Amino acid sequence: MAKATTLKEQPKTAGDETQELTDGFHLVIDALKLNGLNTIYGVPGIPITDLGRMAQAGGIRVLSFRHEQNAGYAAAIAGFLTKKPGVCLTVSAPGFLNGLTSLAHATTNCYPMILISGSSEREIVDLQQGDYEEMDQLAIAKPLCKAAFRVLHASDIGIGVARAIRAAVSGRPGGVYLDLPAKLFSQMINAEAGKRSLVKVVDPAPAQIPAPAAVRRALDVFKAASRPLIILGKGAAYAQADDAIRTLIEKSGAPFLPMSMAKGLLPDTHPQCAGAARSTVLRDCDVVMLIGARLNWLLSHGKGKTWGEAPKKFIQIDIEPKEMDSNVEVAAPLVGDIGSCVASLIEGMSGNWPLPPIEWTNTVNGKREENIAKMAPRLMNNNAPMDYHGALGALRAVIKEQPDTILVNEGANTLDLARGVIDIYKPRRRLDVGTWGVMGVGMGQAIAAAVETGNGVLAIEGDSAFGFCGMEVETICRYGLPVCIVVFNNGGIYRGTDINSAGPDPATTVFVKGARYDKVMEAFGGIGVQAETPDALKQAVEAALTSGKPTLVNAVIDPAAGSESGRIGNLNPQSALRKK
Ligand SMILES: Cc1ncc(C[n+]2csc(CCOP(=O)(O)OP(=O)(O)O)c2C)c(N)n1
Ligand SMILES: [Mg+2]
Repeated sequence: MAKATTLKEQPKTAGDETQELTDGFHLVIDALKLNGLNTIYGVPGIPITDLGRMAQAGGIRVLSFRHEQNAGYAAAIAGFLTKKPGVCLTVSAPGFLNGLTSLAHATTNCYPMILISGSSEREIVDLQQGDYEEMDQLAIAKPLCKAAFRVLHASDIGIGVARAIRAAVSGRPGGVYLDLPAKLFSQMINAEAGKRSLVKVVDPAPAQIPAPAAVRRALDVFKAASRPLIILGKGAAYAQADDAIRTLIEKSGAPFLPMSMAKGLLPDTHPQCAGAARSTVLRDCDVVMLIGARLNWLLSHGKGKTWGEAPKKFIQIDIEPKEMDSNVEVAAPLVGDIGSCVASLIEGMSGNWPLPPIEWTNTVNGKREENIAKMAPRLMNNNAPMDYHGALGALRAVIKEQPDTILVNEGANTLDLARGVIDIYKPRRRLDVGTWGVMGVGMGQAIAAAVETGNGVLAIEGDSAFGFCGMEVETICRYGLPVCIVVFNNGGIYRGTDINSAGPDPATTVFVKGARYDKVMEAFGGIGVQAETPDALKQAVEAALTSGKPTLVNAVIDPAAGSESGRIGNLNPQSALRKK
């Protein structure tokens, strides 16, 4: 433990020995640092204000946000990007609850994250006597995360932090809650004993090697395929087994389909990428290898119209055994960490692995070329006001020029269309709304992406999506982060054209017409730009990414251009009653 983080008790009398002491504040900081957790995303207040200050003084980077939910989204995506738990620090009750949405989001998306919240006096909380920010936080957090712990004694901080780290990153990663009552922080213990109580977690996410028989079974099923398909999920991106995954795909010769956050594991322009032939490959394949992708709603549960009539066999690689057979029968479950599973498959494919029948690859390639050609002219229009394709065509060109840029993306049309239009060239360069399709992740993710990687960030935000987290523009300016935000301003949720014919209030889906989101950025000293054409948009974004200065471009989009709920309008329940 560093000298600077210990306290020296003053000798009470001339004869007393000087005893080195430490306390809860310092032990928490030392435990995090010992385990390489060097960044905290949070919002200060009682009882954790001094914890943040001392952490900053002790060499941890502490990023103070304007709302805990955004800090939590930052921590969650930091976990995804680094394979270390992202840490979010909040005050009790309301701050804790604000952070909790992001903790649940992290768990749902399998991102490792630790939400550390200060809490009130246990004795008073448990008797419900009305303490300051009284709430039984541990009980509330438990069903919403992978694990939840409370530390009551300073001497248990080391173990508490170690358990939180292991729970967050081992097996299937997820969110962990760590409850630290106010009293804990000022508890003093002997510094040496404190130092000994800290735990440096050894091998926090141990490799989980798949069984050889399971590997052989998977290869047997894969080899027998006439129309194979490999689907990459964000678990594959998380695994950081990029080279092995590329080798497996190229050796197999099979078309691959990246889920949105797996885009870039292999470039979207790779000859085997079937992103532009999605409906064809899902409908017509006969064997599917899922790598870190779940058969949830985003893949239509592996059945129904999307998947066509022909019977399919599924090979599924996942670290979580319970994932198998979640929606349909899995013929070849391969349970283990993705790196180990993919390495075992490659080993088993040694020698001459047969390429898929040429008819299949020709069919997929034909469809892909056809769809790409169909889209190309729409991406080149320079209309004002812009439509989605014109604006996204411009941004697509910027990402092609600057492929290290991390793209953050949320909205409805703004999300669905950007996902299809913008090619990604490198792993973990696309971050979006994840499994829940949650609005408001954008600014937290943009901040963490810039902080954790040092790369430039382009956040493409629907005007509604931006509204959930827009105040963090101040945070971006305060820390001088290289983030360029483009608000797709169509004046509403899905469209800006709805009219409420029943009274004077605006329709529920529309916002103030002609709003100038660029002025929000200017209010905090960043660069604001109003862009009315794709050319102007491209110029502004190029300048922002080159300068690295916080920038917000208000991209004026035709209010009539979008469609209800983007690509998932079919999920809206319909009323059978006739409209009056
Ligand atoms: C936390 C949360 N609240 C509400 C929603 C419902 N929702 C889905 S998309 C969306 C906003 C879409 O509008 P915008 O971001 O402007 O994108 P556009 O389609 O207009 O391009 C909303 C509110 C959600 N997904 N998440
Ligand atoms: Mg909108």
